[in-house]
Amino acid sequence: MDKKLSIGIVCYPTFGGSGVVATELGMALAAKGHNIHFISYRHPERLSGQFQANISVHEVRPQHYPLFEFPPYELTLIGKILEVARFEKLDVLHVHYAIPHAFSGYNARQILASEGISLPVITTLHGTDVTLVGKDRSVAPVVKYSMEQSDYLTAVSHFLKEETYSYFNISKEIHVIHNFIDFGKFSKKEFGHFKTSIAPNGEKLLVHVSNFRKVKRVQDVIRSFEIVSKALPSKLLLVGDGPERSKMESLCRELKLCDQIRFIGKLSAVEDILSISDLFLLPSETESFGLAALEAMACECPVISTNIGGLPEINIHGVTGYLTDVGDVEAMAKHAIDLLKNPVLHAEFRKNAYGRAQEFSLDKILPFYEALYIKAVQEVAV
Ligand code: GMT
Repeated sequence: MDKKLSIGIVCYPTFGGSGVVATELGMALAAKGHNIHFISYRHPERLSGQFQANISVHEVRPQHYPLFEFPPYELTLIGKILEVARFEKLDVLHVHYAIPHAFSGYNARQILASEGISLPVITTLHGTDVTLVGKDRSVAPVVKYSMEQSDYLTAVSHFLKEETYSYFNISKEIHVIHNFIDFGKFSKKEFGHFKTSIAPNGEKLLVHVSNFRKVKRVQDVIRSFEIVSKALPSKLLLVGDGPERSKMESLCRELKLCDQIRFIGKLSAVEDILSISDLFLLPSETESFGLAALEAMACECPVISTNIGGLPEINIHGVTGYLTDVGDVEAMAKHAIDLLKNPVLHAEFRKNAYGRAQEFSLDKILPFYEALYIKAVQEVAV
């Protein structure tokens, strides 16, 4: 595509899924020559702090005033979108995570339209904005309305598309654009020395990466690992941080597993850890896509995950890993032991995981977003 666009990307700046996807997307678009304007309440974590000619970050700073127990973030976000759209001449606005971004995007578009400025809004649904938070009765009608008012609506999996239709009963078309992997960043690196320092006696390395929220069921990772560690020499690396972390640390102490489990905390280069890992565990209760699993697979690390949400769209049972029922820690452990004790099968799963991840490579997925931007710009005029 030749036309270079000026694209506003509204996202959360955090390590969590939607922020990562939005940031990686923006960086990839910038690399293709588009002008990218991130609009967020902080500098996005995945964005390296280095200067890139066609990337700018615009921070949203809600007003503090003694009357406001809750500073009005949505209003300030609308104000920031207006400012960026007017002065940077945005062609299109892409908001990630419906709450409250779709609502703010819609309002900004309406205000601009009253000034004769056209700004098409594309909303990407990521998961909990539909499956959890969005379903809350206090916000559901607003979420539904904002989705319907977006010029284009995308979802990161077929599961999420169907879930949105069935819960919100909207008639708007939802385009499924799966999450992607930038193989320039995510691929297995040779870190033999690093692995030896963590597993000096050749222990198998199991890993879990998440934001330690309840839906991630980190306790199932630990309980599965307890069974695995009795069957073969192994270690568990827990990467990330969040509300459940201290409970999980207590659980490790209670189970006397502290010598075998390490809490690493947040990491920007997760691929380093994934490169030395033998198996990734993702026992989530709900997962619209499971980007963390795809990142592991790109680093040739097979995945044992639950069979819910969008996970079966990525992880293939008996090929790239295994799928188990939510909460079935015994099944998770059994599959882990069988796989890790069979080097031939393990090597085959590693290869399959990598091959599957390639189906979601950035160069395959990015054109879908670019095509949507072009369509939106051409079709949506004031
Ligand atoms: O749940 C998270 O870890 C964060 C959440 C978000 O929206 O920030 O992630 C969701 O979006 C990711 C990127 O599209 C998906 O890979 C995750 O599956 C999804 N999380 C859930 O559905 C629980």
